[in-house]
Amino acid sequence: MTIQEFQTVCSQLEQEYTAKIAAAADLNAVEELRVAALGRKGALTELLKNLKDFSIEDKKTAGPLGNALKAALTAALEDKTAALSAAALNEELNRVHLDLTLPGRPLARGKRHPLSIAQKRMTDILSSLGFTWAEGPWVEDERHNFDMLNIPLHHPARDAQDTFFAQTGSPLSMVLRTHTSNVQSRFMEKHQPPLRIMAPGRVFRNDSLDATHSPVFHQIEGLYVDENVSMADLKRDLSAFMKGLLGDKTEIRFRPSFFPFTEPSAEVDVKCVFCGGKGCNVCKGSGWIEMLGSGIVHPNVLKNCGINPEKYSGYAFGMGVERLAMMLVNINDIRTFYENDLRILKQF
Ligand code: 2NL
Repeated sequence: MTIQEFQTVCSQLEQEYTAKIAAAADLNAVEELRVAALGRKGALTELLKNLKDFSIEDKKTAGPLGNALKAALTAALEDKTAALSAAALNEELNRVHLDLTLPGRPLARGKRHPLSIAQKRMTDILSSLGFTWAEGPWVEDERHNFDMLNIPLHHPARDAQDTFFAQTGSPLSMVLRTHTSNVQSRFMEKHQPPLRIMAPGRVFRNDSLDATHSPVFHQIEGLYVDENVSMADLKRDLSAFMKGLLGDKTEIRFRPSFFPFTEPSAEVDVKCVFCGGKGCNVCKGSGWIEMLGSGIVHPNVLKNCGINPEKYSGYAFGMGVERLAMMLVNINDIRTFYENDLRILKQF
């Protein structure tokens, strides 16, 4: 090839490819043209192979011509790419109408479960009365769940009918705790009086599920041990607790009862908050609603937990979270709490 022919081909290629690039319909076509013109086997690469046969003089002419051609085609490709992208964006913007003034979609916000609401109301009041939060294991040895609490070996509560056994056969078999008292027996083992704790948590009883029973439910227990703690302290604090929970006018009464871990023991009723004591279907005509069990901690329990019953005394009480929650939010089937129907949960 002569230098003249080289010059001619250069300008032919420039014309041919600038025309083709200008006519390219889309970005794919532009890419194909880039490969055809500037690629490893492209027209320019092929043309430049002739350089090696040129004289030094001709190379000085041909080199810059080749570079100029490459620059021109590169610029044309870039311009076309930019133009096609801009056109595509414009087309998209014309097609898709975005109204930036529209309000956003509302985010679904989570809520507390009604049982958590009830538990929090109770623990908030107890903490204002000086009780601190304590927790313990769900799977417990019989010693902390029964023995230390003065529940004798052959007490019906220890029967498989009432208790879930996690492991049988070993001398210290494990159970799913049947009350949160295990929290207190563990706490007293480690701490000397004065102590004032609340033990909210999940407990397990071998009951079948019906409108008022569930094998898994929740309890809050309270324990206060110090010198000279008496039934009067219990009544004062439970009265304050119930007034906080159900209103300033709430009245309570004690009824004698029995628990192995307290002596004396008392069942605590509140004057029915629905009928004011006249009798209605909630209090079943009696005017009173049973709310919790309580009593003076049995000296054996203190002794079993390493506290001297000659020096100290205490009171304790326990209540069900579900029962109170059912009353507070007017639910008459305990299963409602565990079905987690969003239409119900959303209401609280
Ligand atoms: C009820 C009755 C009660 C207790 C729980 C307790 C705990 C210790 C010592 C003594 Cl460590 N007592 N707890 C006492 C009386 C009653 O619960 O009906 N609960 C739902």
